[in-house]
Amino acid sequence: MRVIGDHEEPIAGNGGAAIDAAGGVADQPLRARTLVVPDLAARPCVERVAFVGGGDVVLLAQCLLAFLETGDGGGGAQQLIVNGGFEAATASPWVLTAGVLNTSASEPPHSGAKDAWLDGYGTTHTDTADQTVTIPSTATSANLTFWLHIDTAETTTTTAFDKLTVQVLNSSNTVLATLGTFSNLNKAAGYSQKSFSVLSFKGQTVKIRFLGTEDSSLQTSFVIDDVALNVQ
Ligand SMILES: [Ca+2]
Repeated sequence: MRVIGDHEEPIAGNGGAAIDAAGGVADQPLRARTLVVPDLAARPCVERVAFVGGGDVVLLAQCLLAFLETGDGGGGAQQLIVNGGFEAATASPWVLTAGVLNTSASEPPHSGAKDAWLDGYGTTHTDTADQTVTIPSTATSANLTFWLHIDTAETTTTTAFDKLTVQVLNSSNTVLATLGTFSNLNKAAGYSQKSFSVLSFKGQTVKIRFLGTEDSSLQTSFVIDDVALNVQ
């Protein structure tokens, strides 16, 4: 369990509580009660009664909302990417440049029947795959993961002619961060999983962008599948 927030509200009357002999703070035994907080289901919590000196009695119910990390109500584990395997009938909510959504066997998926195939033309070309997510302000971890396969007709072992960058952008399309960069130099048979923390963007709505750029000759294909953004 973990505490995700608190809520205070005044209570009518003093509930029969007594001020202690010093006229200061006295604590009343905790009493079980249930408080309904907007947007959340009624949750069990406790009422704490406190006193302020000079005879002024302030009663507050301080309800600590604690519940199991079941993913309900804005706390707990969540996975934020929708259609991360590109298997839905349409790419939505991904925003893809033309030709990225792939069902051909030329670049087989990591799982399912579809993937996102950026570049692979052997001419000057740019492809993007974007999805906007809101990372909860309460997050204690937020990791973007995806499976990546790169093949290329480039033969160099020293020069990154074609590149895939993984970026975080704001709603004005300003690049806030580049999480990672891959290129023709990272070619490999099959897929490998990549992981990047995006915890620094908690509380923000950001666009995750895969940006593939290809130079004028010798194709490089950046194939992405099973994207996830797991938040706790
Ligand atoms: Ca897939």
